Amino acid sequence: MADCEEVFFAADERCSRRKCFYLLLCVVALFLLSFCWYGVRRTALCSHMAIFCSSQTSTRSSEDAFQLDLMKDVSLERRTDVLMMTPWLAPIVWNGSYNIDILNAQFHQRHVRIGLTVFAIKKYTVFMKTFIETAEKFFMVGHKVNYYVFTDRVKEMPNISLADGRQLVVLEVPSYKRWQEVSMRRMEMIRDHSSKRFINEVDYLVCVDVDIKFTDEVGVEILSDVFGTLHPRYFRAPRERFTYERRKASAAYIPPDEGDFYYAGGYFGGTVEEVYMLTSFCHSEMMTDKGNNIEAIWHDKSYLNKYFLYHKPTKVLSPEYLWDNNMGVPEVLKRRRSVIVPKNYNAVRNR
Ligand code: 4GW
Ligand code: MN
Repeated sequence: MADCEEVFFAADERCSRRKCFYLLLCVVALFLLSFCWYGVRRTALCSHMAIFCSSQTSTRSSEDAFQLDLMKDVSLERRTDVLMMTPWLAPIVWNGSYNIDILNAQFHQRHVRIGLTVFAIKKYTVFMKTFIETAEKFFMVGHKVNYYVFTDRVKEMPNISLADGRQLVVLEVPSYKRWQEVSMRRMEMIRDHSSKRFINEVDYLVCVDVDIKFTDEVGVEILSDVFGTLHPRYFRAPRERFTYERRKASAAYIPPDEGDFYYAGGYFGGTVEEVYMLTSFCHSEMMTDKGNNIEAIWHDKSYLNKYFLYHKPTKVLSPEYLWDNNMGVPEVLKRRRSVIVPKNYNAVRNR
């Protein structure tokens, strides 16, 4: 009996040792398998991210090298001195943030047509010559451009020869007595002409003040569904200093704890459909206020800022696009693409 027990225990011990061996074998096999899988994954990842892996791998395939060359061609300066992206992930267009050759190729492929709207009412016709002459030099060169000039003084329009693919359309409109109204009614007129005319003739609209001159390239990098421009005076200011409308009675009211940027009144745009919606909003809010005998503190600018608060622009232009030389030239401003023309107030205002 004792012998029998011994034989039984010996067999049992052999059996459990074999079990241990197989278990160990399984563990080793699993380890080897996962190691191989990691290797395959890493190689695949590296070939997609050639730029990041190149510094760690001594041998590079020709495909990787090609990707690197491409990256070098489109490489941009890394700017850390300015905000390049809004919190809703819209680009803020600064010099060095885009490659114009790539963008031009994209927009040419789409045969994009651009309308530049400008108002020259009463004495502001004096700004027209410089405006058009400098736009011919710098604004959307090589693309199809229609200048839409709204004026009450058709006869005072300068006769300037334009480059191929560009034309000047003079739109006769009434002038308003109050200068505030002259400025504000632009929204209504852009709205009306957008649905009647612009929608059939252009893809994008750029709506600017006439008292500016172009001093450097402005190209398709500015185009997007709907865009605004940072006001040169406030682009580094904290929110408390933004001169939004602060009276609750006005439709342009913005609460003190809201507001992203302070946008300039004289430089916005987008697709014709989006500009229609923007100008339509601004005009109807102005009319609501008019009915309540109130007018926003900075007129059309206040309503535009209200619009952009709740309809975030898809691109924001840096103050390179609308600079005021009275502010000097800060280090962050690598280019001044259009600047405000100093006004002789006695000559152009109050009549
Ligand atoms: C005060 O007497 C005036 S007149 C203020 C604006 C006036 C005005 C403006 C005008 O008589 N005729 C005119 O065509 N405008 C248009 O509105 C013009 O396109 C101008 O660029 C835009 C906004 O006026 P602004 O450039 O004088 O406004 P700020 O000083 O805010 O840029
Ligand atoms: Mn202006």
